[in-house]
Amino acid sequence: GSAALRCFCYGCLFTSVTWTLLLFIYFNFSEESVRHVSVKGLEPYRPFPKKSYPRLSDGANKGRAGDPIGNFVETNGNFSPEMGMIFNEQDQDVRDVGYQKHAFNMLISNRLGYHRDVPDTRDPKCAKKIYPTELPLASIVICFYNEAFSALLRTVHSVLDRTAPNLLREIILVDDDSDLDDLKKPLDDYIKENLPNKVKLVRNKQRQGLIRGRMVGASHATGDVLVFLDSHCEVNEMWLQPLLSPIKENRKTVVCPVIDIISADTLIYSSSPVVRGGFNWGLHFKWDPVPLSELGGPDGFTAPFRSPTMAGGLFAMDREYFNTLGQYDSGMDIWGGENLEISFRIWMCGGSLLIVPCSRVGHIFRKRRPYGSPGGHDTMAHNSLRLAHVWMDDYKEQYFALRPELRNRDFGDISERLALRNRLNCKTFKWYLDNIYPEMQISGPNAKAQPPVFVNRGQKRPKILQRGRLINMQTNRCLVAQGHPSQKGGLVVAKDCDFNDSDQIWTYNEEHELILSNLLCLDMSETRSSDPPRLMKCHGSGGSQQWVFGKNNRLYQVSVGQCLKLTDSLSHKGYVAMAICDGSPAQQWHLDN
Ligand code: LR7
Ligand code: MN
Repeated sequence: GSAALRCFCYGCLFTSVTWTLLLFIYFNFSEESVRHVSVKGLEPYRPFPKKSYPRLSDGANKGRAGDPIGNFVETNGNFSPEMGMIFNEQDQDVRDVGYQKHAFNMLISNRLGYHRDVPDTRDPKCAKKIYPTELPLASIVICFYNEAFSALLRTVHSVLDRTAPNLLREIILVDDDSDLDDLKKPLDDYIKENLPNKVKLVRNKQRQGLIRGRMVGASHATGDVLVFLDSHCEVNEMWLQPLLSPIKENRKTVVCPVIDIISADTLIYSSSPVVRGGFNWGLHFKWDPVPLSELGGPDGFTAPFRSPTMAGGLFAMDREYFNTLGQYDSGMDIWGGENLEISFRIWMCGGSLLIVPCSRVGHIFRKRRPYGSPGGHDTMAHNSLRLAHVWMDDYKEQYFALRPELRNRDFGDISERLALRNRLNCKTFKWYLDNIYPEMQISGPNAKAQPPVFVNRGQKRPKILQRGRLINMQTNRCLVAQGHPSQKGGLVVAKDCDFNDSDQIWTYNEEHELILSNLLCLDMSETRSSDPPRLMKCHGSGGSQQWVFGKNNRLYQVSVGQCLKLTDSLSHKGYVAMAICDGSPAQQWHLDN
């Protein structure tokens, strides 16, 4: 569903009064207070020793109260999908509040802790590459607003744990005036007590949005290269050298890692396909396959390749070049559009934008943005208008054709950005389309930054592990559709088994999907674990449709952390619901053919 992935609509009423106000806020950089800014040279930081990270099995969950029947599984340090298991009300709260506030599974995020290994998703050839020992120093800039504490700290520690210390000048955290309590004193304390003083924290006194927020971060940086990351990332093995090395060769080269996928529901880190950035005329970013002509050369598929646009959150750029190229448009607010703006600007004004397949960084992709903007403005529309008016020449008509209501919308003063375009002697948008993005076609405005999809995932059917009736062991009844199994959103109930009825047959596949009658997937609403499971279109991305058969014949749902239970074994209605796993007969199921 692309509709669910579209940006929020804030209903934009942008008066010039608020506009002036925001500009005023921006030009008052004295507003932000700076802490931990003293960089005492480059003291070596001892990375957390690999393979000794605190694990779930070492932590609070092992043999914990509320787990009399051994729900917790020894994972031997490996990730288990049962890591989201709910034991009590407190767990339930962490999960539910987490989804509300962050739109990902905070229970699992907290249990993972601040350090973990991630699978090395690089092409094996990458490990054999040799990079210059002398590379520019990196300043990592991480801007955050109301980030989950554990996700933020895992981002920071992943950098410290997997970056050669001699390449890391500093990590600059920019708190964009978050209002979560644990991001205040507890974060100050954690930084003071546990992090090297290469880690600095800057706080905006007023919410600036990620665009001006990054500019604040960059203004404090002292390294040669700025590396921007979102606040819910985990960097992979040898991620930095492959980014720094093309910049060393040419300081007008801007580079992005391949953005691996960290599931919002399970926090599982998985490899992303190698794709490149594009956009549509609605000015939404999208992923495109890489044309064969861009790949190859002596390095084959591991060589950096050109990308028309960047996703926005994860890239590295020479610090001086960032400044001479005009940083960002400070008239852009909160979220959206800046990624296309900087992409167009890089290409049109003499730079180049590459994706580096040997550098991998994971990012938690969520299905909605959990925060709004002050005043509820549609900042994506506002920012897109600015970029269209500054950079797109007559092609902005393509945008207005799709968004006619924006044609006369106020977008503030862009004279400085027009002057910048002039001063840098930038090429036309037509040149950009002809030379950098010749694939551009007319298309609808409905692709948003969603995880890239392996191009042939559609054709590749997951392998079936088992097929049969799903029988509740307390009653020996079969789980079937309450209505017709093709009815989307329909409930499932336990009814008397009918061995002639093929509509009672489930298949269970390697994606952990449970599919009834080859039609729909058993699905749990991601945000409300109190809702009963329903039959929904299979989406193939795990989470709400991921089920695991575990100990005591339980049927565990990964993203809600609970087990399927027959709630009225006595009546003939046969209702089921999710409940804390307790090993009782009402929670025992087997798939039988
Ligand atoms: O007001 C805010 N202040 C902030 O500091 C709003 C957000 N932020 C922070 C936030 O905490 C996060 O660390 O800014 C960062 C990005 O915000 P997200 O994670 O909500 O954005 P996103 O991942 O949904 O959006 C993508 O597009 C954005 C457009 O403005 C930014 O460029 C994001 O950095 C970008 N993320 C990525 O490119 C990661 C890969 C996603 C894809 C495709
Ligand atoms: Mn993000």
